[in-house]
Amino acid sequence: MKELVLALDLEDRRNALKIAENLSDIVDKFKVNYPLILSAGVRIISEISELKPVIADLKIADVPHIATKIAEIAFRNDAKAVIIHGFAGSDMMRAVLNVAKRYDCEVYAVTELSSEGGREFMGKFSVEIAKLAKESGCHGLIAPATRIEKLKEIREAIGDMKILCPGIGAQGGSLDALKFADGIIVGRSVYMADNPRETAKELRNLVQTYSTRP
Ligand code: OMP
Repeated sequence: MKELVLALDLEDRRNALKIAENLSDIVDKFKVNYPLILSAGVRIISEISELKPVIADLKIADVPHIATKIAEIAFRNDAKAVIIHGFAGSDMMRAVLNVAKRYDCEVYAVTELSSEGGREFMGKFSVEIAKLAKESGCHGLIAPATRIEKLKEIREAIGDMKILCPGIGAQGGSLDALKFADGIIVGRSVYMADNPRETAKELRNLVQTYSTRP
């Protein structure tokens, strides 16, 4: 079954919790990023994880011993997965994977950012980054829904490794990303909608249709 991950990029703790509570029966996972963690404190990961598993999107990109500490803090606060930047290389990937293993958690590596800037540098190496992440033992990749051709290329390079795609809706990407991905990460199109619950339900149904296609 393809996954629907809600990016809770809000800065207000109460608002984020309200949306999470309202949508936890519809989405598969929540993703929290710096805007919420820096505003509400790292314990927000734990609070939200009482509703559904949380991916801590810290986009870790540092020397291995610092990356280790960052991942450790996320997992200690009940994150089920962390996001790292693949461009930081295999030593950092291995360091974060070692921590994840101790907590029985997952690591997702960003291949290239879904934004325009993602083309400038990361886009030149994203297929190599994806292969490296697979060789290193990462559990999944984050790849852009905004560039379907690149997504297809990444899929062909890594076989059946899990791919989650951000960039649908507000960034212009389409659900067709699900032809090559195992799930989508969506933020503004849902939490800024007039009726987030109805929008999330519609999205859930659409994701479902891609899950059942041959
Ligand atoms: P919306 O554009 O509001 O749907 O949010 C997209 C979410 O996906 C944000 O939380 C971004 O940080 C995240 N994201 C990207 O947009 N592009 C990427 O290349 C990678 C990520 C990510 O790692 O989740």
